[in-house]
Amino acid sequence: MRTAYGLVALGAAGIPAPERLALEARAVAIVDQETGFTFSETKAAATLTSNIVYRIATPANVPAGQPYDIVLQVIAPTSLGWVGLAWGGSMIRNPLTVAYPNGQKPTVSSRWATGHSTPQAYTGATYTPLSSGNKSNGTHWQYTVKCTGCTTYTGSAGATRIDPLSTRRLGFACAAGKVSNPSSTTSSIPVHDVYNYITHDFSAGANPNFEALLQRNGVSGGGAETGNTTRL
Ligand code: HEM
Ligand SMILES: *[C@@H]1O[C@H](CO)[C@@H](O)[C@H](O)[C@H]1NC(C)=O
Ligand SMILES: *[C@@H]1O[C@H](CO)[C@@H](O)[C@H](O)[C@H]1NC(C)=O
Ligand SMILES: CC(=O)N[C@H]1CO[C@H](CO)[C@@H](O)[C@@H]1O
Repeated sequence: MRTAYGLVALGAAGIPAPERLALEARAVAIVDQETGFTFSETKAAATLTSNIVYRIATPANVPAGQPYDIVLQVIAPTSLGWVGLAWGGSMIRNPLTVAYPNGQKPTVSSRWATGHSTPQAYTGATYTPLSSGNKSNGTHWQYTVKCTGCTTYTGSAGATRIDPLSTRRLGFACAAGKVSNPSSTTSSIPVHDVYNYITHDFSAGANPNFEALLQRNGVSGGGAETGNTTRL
């Protein structure tokens, strides 16, 4: 099921007004049948003919100022050797989620860059794979993880918290080149061929039953970190 939020003005013939398309975020809420999560989805152009799909699910009703977990689902074309998401909207001093295909189950690696050079392992964010939603076939590879620490960190702008109701610029990067050791979370990775930015509306991915959905997917809840969300 797709629900297009009313951010893109439709003309009488149902054709989006082009001047608005370029300027406004197009939040799309997707219900993933496999995991049951509602995700806010943004597509990032990896090449002229292929996209990386970034999907983020948040708990609904996160108490003001509290840290919270998210579920990240990424679908990448098989032409890509790694894809990354920069939660602070640039490469340097914010959590970087880097992933690469590794047989049936992609490897997700937590990184942090202090400069425009290979990012190092970052222990401030932890990733827990869900029991479904990670796979690969002839055209795409896909992973689905819970992240603790992706939306709260201390970076170049000091203590930072992504408001779960906000729309934010995130950075992304990808490369066709394969990583040297795909089963290792600390593998070295080749530099990106492409980097750019997406505008992501977190509010379109709110889940009132976040904890219950995590449990359905084999992951125990995040305790206080998910705030007062619905519990089983
Ligand atoms: C493999 C090691 C990496 C190297 C050597 C590297 C190097 C660089 C360099 C030199 C630039 C500046 C390019 C320019 O100014 O024209 C840059 C920019 C950028 N990189 Fe990386 N990078 C690496 C990994 C990553 C990863 C894992 C991400 C994760 C998303 C990332 C995201 C970005 C973004 C968003 C930019 C845009 C400018 C900025 O935000 O600073 N990079 N990178
Ligand atoms: C969670 O809900 C309880 C009961 O309504 C409330 O007392 C508590 O302050 C809430 N916690 C947060 C972090 O908002
Ligand atoms: C391959 O996987 C992607 C991502 O999971 C999915 O969207 C696509 O439909 C799959 N293709 C086939 C032929 O199963
Ligand atoms: C380790 C792990 O999480 N594996 C799961 C990945 O997702 C597939 C289905 O997409 C499950 O069958 C695996 O158990």
